[in-house]
Amino acid sequence: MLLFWGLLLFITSASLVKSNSIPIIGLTTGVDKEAGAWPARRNINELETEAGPSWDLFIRALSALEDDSESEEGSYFGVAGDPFHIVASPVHDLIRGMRRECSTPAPADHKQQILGQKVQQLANEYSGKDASAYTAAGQAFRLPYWDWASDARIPPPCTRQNITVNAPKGPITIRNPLYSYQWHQYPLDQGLFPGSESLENETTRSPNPTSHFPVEEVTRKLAAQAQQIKLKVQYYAFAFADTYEKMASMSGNGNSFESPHNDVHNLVGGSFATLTVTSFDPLFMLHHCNLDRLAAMWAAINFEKTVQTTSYQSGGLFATPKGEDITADSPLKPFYQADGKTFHTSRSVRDIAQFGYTYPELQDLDLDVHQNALRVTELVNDLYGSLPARRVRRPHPRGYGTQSLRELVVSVEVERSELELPCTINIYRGDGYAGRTTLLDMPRNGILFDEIPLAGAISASEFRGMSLDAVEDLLEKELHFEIKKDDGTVLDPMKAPSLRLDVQGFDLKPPSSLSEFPKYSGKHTYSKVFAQYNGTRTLQ
Ligand SMILES: *[C@@H]1O[C@H](CO)[C@@H](O)[C@H](O)[C@H]1NC(C)=O
Ligand SMILES: *[C@@H]1O[C@H](CO)[C@@H](O)[C@H](O)[C@H]1NC(C)=O
Ligand SMILES: *[C@@H]1O[C@H](CO)[C@@H](O)[C@H](O)[C@H]1NC(C)=O
Ligand SMILES: [Cu+2]
Repeated sequence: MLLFWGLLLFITSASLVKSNSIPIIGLTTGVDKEAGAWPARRNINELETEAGPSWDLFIRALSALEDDSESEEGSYFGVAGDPFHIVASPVHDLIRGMRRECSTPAPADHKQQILGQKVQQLANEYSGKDASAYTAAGQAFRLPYWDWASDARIPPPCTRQNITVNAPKGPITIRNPLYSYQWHQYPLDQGLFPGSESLENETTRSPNPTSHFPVEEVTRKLAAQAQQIKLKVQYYAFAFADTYEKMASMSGNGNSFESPHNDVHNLVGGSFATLTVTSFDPLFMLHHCNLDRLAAMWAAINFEKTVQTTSYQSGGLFATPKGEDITADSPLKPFYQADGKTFHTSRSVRDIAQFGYTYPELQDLDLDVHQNALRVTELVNDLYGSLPARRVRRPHPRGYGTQSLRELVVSVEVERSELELPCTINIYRGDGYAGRTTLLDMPRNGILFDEIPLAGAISASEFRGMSLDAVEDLLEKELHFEIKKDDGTVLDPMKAPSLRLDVQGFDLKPPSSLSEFPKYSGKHTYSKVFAQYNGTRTLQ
């Protein structure tokens, strides 16, 4: 109930949320401070394969939370509403505010905290020879993640309607709480979920007339984008995002984790692609837990850049008025520190050890930040692939350079309000698909930046022996694009005069070891390609 109050009060006045206190204090169980050991969040597929006490407890706890009354603050509904606080704010001009609150670990930490409490309660029900294993698993439980960049399938355990786990008296089969969330109150309250008339009675993924969740269809869509998602994560965010702002959001000029994250929302589809309700799908917490993990890994590599350093004006969001200056020290409402009085900030949440967890890739690091950065880089290269041989060799007017590689991308810039959202900008090479950027239904306006890798569509050997001009002519002839709605409708790019598309070749110095990324050494813009989309057209 408190959650609703906070929200409704806010809708009338931004200053009345104080009593709606959500302290994020983390989990202390299972932590060995002396040994400097924190339990790790784990890959959901590994957790399922292990099929041990952690898995049983996770599924049973999630199931219990989903059954709890929606009016309880600690219910699944209440906790899933965290980002909803933000999304459902009356000002739909949310832009970076939403991204910023979503791009901090606070919402996932809150879910972990509530789930962890339930898990420990359930662990105490087991007796006999299993009791100690369940107690230990309960104490070390942390929120699992879906690593869509290394395995783009929907995690298999999220695709089955029923699931069998071990309860204290033996195996039980229950409705799978990872499959969907079924709304208790349905139809949904239009005041809280504006525009929700068409939603079904449970969360959906790419629904079609015969299924709320057509598993094969979603799996096929994700598989088709798997390589691109991996490229966006590895190069476009890990290797090239050189500021916190760029890494976290598409509103910072450059590459971000937000771009592949958007692709995943869109490809899963259904209510998962609708920002007002996406957080109610159990897949959401696994998806965002992974985003938090990627950001934590990025921060270990870029250890001097663990918070934003610039400020921007809030577009207006839960309890943050429009126009307020947002910095790393702005309050992250509604998340309080342990004292229940002071709001967390981006700065106060950046050290995740204080919340009692780590990630597998950040475990066993020593105290030397430089060594740690090298080690995490190596793990990123291991997980998401090192510089592949298919990279385009750098063309040179007099022949081929051997010292560097040229990575082709389409850089995109567009004012979102000029497009009918949601939509995707798709790049094709001839008849073949080459890449995309996804614009979700929110924010409604603001400039979006992205860089679409073309490495999957243009192979290394093609430009051998060709001059720069010849390469440019080839690209001009073969590359084209389309802006599409999910139903296949094609949007007219002339209605988006701000749209700017540039084909760019980044020159990269290949890494000399697995613990390095390629280094940027310059770029060339193929300005003839997409020349008419240079952001200076006028509306017809
Ligand atoms: C799931 O379990 C319910 C209740 O036991 C049963 O009616 C349903 O057929 C099961 N669904 C599947 C896909 O096995
Ligand atoms: C949800 O809606 C479907 C039809 O769309 C219906 O078959 C099903 O019984 C409903 N489930 C609940 C729990 O009301
Ligand atoms: C953009 O294109 C238009 C015509 O297509 C041209 O007149 C203008 O000079 C171009 N601007 C830039 C910055 O390239
Ligand atoms: Cu998201």
